[in-house]
Amino acid sequence: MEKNLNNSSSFRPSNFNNLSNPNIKNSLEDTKFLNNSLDKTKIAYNFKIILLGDISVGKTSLLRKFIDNQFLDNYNATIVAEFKSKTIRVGEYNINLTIWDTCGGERHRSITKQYYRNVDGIILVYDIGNRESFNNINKWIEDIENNCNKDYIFFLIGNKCDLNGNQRQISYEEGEKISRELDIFFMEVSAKNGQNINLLFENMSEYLCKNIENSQIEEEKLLFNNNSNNNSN
Ligand SMILES: Nc1nc2c(ncn2[C@@H]2O[C@H](COP(=O)(O)OP(=O)(O)OP(=O)(O)O)[C@@H](O)[C@H]2O)c(=O)[nH]1
Ligand SMILES: [Mg+2]
Repeated sequence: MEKNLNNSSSFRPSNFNNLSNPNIKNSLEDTKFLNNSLDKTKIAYNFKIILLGDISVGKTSLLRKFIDNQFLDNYNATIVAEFKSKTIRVGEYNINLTIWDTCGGERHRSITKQYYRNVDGIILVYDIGNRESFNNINKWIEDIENNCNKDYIFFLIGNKCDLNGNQRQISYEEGEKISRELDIFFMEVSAKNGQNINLLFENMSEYLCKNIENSQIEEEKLLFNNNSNNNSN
């Protein structure tokens, strides 16, 4: 890839470095950090997530599998953008995900950019059977960098991992390598057989909560430091 993005803070805040990469995590057992470090009352969080990527990589299918546990073989291009919501539980917390599904077509690109505002999480999808969709990752990242206005959690997703033999054009290792270069999370999923679909959204939610927790700690630190400064005057 021509461009190696080093401003990793917008993709994976540096204080996330000690967390395991979600593609090797198999359960939600690690969500214990939430129970230990935040108070025990049930907090409902609302997060906005956006699905991006070339046409026909499977964004709508991925969302449909997660929300309705359904998969359709036929292809109907998404018109501009639509959203679906689902509440899931992470540890003690109820997490409401509002997930925006966008169309991958070039024609609507300038319109869909409006939907990048205020996103908490980005899922950039390529099709492991379509080299072009992988090559276009940099184009999408450029759009993301130019249009997102706040810190977000970023997952790169290779969809259609049910494809086998010579149907596969991008190896797992290749996907993992670029995600490491870009310092973003990586998983392969299949909207068709459901592999890793729930895990993707669980991991995303977990990291979104962790992000909130980190910013709360930063705010508390700031408050504490300001108070100490005032007291010493
Ligand atoms: N084998 C396989 N096919 C898939 C998978 N996910 C989606 N497809 C197929 O790929 C085609 C495109 O899927 P969509 O979900 O409509 O793709 P999209 O990214 O939403 O496309 P746009 O709305 O045009 O941007 C459909 O024929 C799906 O059945 C998958 O995991 N495995
Ligand atoms: Mg679609």
